[in-house]
Amino acid sequence: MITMHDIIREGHPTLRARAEKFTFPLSDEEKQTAQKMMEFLENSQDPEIAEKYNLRAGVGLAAPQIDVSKRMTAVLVPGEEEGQEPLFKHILINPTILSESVQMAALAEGEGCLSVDREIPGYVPRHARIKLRWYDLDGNEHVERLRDYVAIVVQHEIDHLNGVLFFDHINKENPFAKENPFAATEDLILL
Ligand code: 0S5
Ligand code: NI
Repeated sequence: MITMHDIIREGHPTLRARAEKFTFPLSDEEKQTAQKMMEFLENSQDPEIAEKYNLRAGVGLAAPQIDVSKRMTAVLVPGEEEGQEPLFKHILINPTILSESVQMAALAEGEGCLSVDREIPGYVPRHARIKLRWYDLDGNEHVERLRDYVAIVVQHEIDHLNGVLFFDHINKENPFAKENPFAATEDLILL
């Protein structure tokens, strides 16, 4: 199983590299790696397993974070209430943003990263809505429109495939700069 020891940290060159596309069919090893990434997210969100193995709870994991420089990420966004089905649970192979809203959004709390062991305050501007294409492990194409939190998570993950880390997007002069201060909701800030 994947643990925090497998996750590379800030300073490792793989986190700054542009990851390679997959060609289909995937090898058995590639599929196994993908499944282990999703298993990590499941484990990290299970309080007992997370405590036992010291896992930091995550909603996404990109292959470059385990030093595999390929365009793949697992995303597991839990449902709003316990016991509910996840809002989004997919392994994304070669994900591409086909279009994005002009409207920007940021998590009110800012962002963190399993590959960054320090807190970096500030809004991380993201597109509020995206149209995403990806392939699953069997090579089937998927196209979906995503919004709000799920869209933000996916943009954080796709950034990893391009060597970008969340703090690259934070305004250095004014980390909490807001273009439209009236557009605040509870957890999400429209910029
Ligand atoms: C259940 C479990 C419910 C966890 C919520 C969470 C991938 C949760 C996090 C990640 C911002 C948008 C540190 C805390 C970061 C995507 C970073 C934890 C998100 C990805 C993992 C990031 N976290 N947990 N990562 O590239 O909210 O936000 O999940 O670095
Ligand atoms: Ni990250």
